[in-house]
Amino acid sequence: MSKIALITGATAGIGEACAHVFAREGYNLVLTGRRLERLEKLAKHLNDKYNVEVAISSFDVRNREDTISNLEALPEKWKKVTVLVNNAGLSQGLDPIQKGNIDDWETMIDTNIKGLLYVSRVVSNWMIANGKGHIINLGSIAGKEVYANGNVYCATKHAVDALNKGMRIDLLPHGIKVTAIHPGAVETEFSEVRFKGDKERAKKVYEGFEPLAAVDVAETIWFIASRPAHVNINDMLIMPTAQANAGTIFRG
Ligand code: NDP
Ligand code: 8X3
Repeated sequence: MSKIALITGATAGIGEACAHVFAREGYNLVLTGRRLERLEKLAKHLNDKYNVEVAISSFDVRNREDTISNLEALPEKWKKVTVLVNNAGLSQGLDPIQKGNIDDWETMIDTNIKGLLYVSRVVSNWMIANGKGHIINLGSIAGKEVYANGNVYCATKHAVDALNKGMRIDLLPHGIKVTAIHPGAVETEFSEVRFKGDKERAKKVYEGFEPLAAVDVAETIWFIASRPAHVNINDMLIMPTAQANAGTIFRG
């Protein structure tokens, strides 16, 4: 198999949209996430629609042993990953630092930083062995700016920004491209997860303007992945037209 994309967090939102776009472009896929039934349904749909092969692997990226052993258990042919989309991530809560829920902090740090590191540690070695690859990290506008009550989520995405730069330096001699994409507001399950299932509060985040859709980000990730071999997009900010920066959204 010549073209394989491994997408973490493919059960919803941006990751799921990336799975559709990469399948449409003829990529075979390794899809991961915790919700196995969603992975199974998506794999069948993409196989039927695009005639691509899809492997699924269900694990929690916070669990170091599970993450490493599930990835290493993939059959050898799947380890020829050409594109890794490090997408699995989340926000929990939106509270001032002095009132923050410490469990939420640990969930965000363990998922957005440590989970991304565990996956990258395994897959970067596959790419080195294959002599090529492209790692695309999901940062955020929250990795470029800090907004009120965003404290720990913003810190995790600033860490992704730093890791993205570090990975690019370390993997340079191996010919591996490293890119970060930093979206503004994208309407996915993100806010429902942030507000722990409060759909009304989540809906309000996107009221009065047109946010990005997951597919807008996925198509841009495809643009990044489909540049010629000598071209790398290091870093990209992508915003809804109605959003100027983290804290300024024009709600008409
Ligand atoms: P969604 O909530 O829609 O999707 C998040 C995905 O991450 C799901 O597939 C989920 O799968 C997976 N995930 C979360 N926690 C874990 C875990 N512990 N182990 C494995 N998989 C996990 O959100 P988005 O699509 O919006 O978010 C995707 C990425 O984009 C995140 O990194 C987010 O921070 C970033 N982002 C989002 C923006 C937005 O406005 N929506 C803007 C900027 C960046 P499952 O629950 O099945 O495990
Ligand atoms: C998600 C976008 O502005 O909620 O990363 O942090 S924001």
